[in-house]
Amino acid sequence: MKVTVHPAVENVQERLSKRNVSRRDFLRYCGLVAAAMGMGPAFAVEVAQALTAPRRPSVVYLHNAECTGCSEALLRTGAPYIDELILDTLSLDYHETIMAAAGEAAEEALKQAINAKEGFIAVVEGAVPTGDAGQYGYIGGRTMLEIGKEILPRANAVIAYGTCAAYGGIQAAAPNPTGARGVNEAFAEYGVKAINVPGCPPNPINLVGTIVALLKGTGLKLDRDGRPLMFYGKTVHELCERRKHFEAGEFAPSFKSEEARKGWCLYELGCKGPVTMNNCPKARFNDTNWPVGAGHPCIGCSEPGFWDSMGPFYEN
Ligand code: FSX
Ligand code: SF4
Ligand code: F3S
Repeated sequence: MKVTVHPAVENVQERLSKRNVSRRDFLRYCGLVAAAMGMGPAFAVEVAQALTAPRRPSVVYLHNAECTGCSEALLRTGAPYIDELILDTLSLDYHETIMAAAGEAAEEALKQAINAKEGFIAVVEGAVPTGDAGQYGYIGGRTMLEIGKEILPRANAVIAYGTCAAYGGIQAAAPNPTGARGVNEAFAEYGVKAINVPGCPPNPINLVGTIVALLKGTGLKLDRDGRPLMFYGKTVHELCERRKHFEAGEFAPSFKSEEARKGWCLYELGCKGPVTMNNCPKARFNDTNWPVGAGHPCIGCSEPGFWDSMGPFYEN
């Protein structure tokens, strides 16, 4: 995708200070995005430039079958909050959950966004019900399948955000009565090639980092499951802080054990970190924590088909 990025970080201060975000906070956030992208601290300035260029493409955010946890993860993001970062710096022109417009006004906003001169990036959340011609999911009188067919082939880039959009997620778990599918599976025949940013929920840092890479036009290398290698190139296990206990054969026998409290490895309690590609130990949610850090095994939430292949999650 080609988008002109202005070299100067103009107006940033003005735009962000209106929302009480200091430049220092903004750059700190850009530093976290840069780190998740595998870049050094100096790259934070480039992240800031990409996010604040005067000509930014519209972002159109579509919802399908989902729990909306992906949007929640994005909305509960640490300072600067999403309205400062995304709404103000990325031109999020259409998002059914948080936009003020409703009904015809919302339809009009969508029409304008997809016809914008600079083009638009489509972020898709949730699985697409494809069974019985899409009858299991309607928005504004049209099926999610129909909406996706119309909009996604026209986007400069499509990002399937969350495991449901990427691979179908819980909606596609057996016996999958609605024929739920991930974006690539549902729309490949219409020429759609989505970048997958999975996780249930996904880490918003990986979405922002993907958008920054698109804006900078540096290209994104994907793995065979369509995930950017810069975020999903290593297993959770490789990055885990409990790895030394795994290597030493120190496994917590139960959640309430002394060993669990001491931070021993959760492998024998079902941890799927060794077979899960994601950067959670490094790019913690809200720069605060991640499942294993909080004492819970990884359940493999960013892998295709994890509801069927990684369960049962709990046993008596
Ligand atoms: Fe799926 Fe997102 Fe899991 Fe939920 O919308 S990835 S069920 S966190 O919210 O789609
Ligand atoms: Fe690997 Fe999980 Fe043990 Fe961490 S807790 S070292 S991810 S098996
Ligand atoms: Fe998901 Fe495992 Fe990370 S459950 S959030 S991939 S630690």
